[in-house]
Amino acid sequence: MDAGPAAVIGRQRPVAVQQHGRHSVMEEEMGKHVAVAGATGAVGEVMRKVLIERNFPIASIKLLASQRSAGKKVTFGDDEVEVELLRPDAFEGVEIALFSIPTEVSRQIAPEAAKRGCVVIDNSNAFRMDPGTPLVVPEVNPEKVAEHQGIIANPNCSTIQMVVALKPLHDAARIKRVVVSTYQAVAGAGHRQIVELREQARRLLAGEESPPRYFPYQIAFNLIPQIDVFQPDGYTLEETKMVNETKKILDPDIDVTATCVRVPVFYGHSEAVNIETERKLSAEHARGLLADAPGVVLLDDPDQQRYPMPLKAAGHDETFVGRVREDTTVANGLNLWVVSDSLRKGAATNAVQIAELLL
Ligand code: 3JN
Repeated sequence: MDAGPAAVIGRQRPVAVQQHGRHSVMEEEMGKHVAVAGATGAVGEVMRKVLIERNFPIASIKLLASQRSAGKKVTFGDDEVEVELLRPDAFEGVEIALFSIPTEVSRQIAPEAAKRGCVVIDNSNAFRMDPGTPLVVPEVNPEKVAEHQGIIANPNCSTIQMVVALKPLHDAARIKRVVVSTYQAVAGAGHRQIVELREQARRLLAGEESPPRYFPYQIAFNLIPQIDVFQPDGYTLEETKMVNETKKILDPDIDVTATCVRVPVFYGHSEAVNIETERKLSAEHARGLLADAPGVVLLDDPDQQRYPMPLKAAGHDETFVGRVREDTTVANGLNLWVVSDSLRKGAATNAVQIAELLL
């Protein structure tokens, strides 16, 4: 079967040469043959945007999706690109592929793409806990990228923003235990769920009925303490992912317990994080560390009522941290409030940053 033509992106993006000074102009001009699998989904759409915004050096782009979206035209920067059917042959000649497709589809297609010489950056749960697959957050464990055997896993969105914030604190004082409660926006669940919140809120305010469709219960004017399926131990899969992935990325000796809650917010996941450290870390010291940490914006000024909020974090790539204060109920405890855009740092931006590490 013919793999189909990739859209050749005519315009070069010389800014990339300036941004990544370590590459020769020749290399940058060549660019990479890139694919986005799941290009029409909520994350895939942001992946397309972030590749352009960050001037990722692209020689050709293939936008891939299921039968339902194949044939559609979608934007890639100033270009209109036809979406092709996601199938193993589509990866012939592709060097880097960003995947945001259902776990089961990733499990089948990612090894096929890797077999064809493509490096897959996979946003699903399929390979995250596989010992041979690096699970990478560039601000935390960039060195792991070098260990890949064709697939690199992008962590869960709630994990990513938490470990970005915890990394400087762990380096300074060794975190022993984390208790996290999440307040997760509907965008984390997908396009249809964004529409469900919008339509449900509108209908209920108009006095009409609006039964749930994609969420298990009404999400407008409500909270749902279930994200993903329940496990036999009573935790949800989202909570289990946060525990296991944090250990794999940051430190297997850290104890983590999580409660993940869906909230009627469109974009931006928030987290109340309580940590216990081996060594004492004052709130002031922690603020200094966070202010200097890569990928973190410290927004912590109670006198001015300045703290992170999902409305402010939406559309940004950074992880915003505030409400830093000592937890006086334990020897070395700190409380933090961590907010980030789950479609960006929690998914697309982290994936593109991993791709940048491959250059
Ligand atoms: O609902 C959220 O806010 C995050 C959703 C994550 C998610 C949803 C379906 C499948 C994931 C994920 O990234 O952990 C997956 C998956 O792992 O494949």
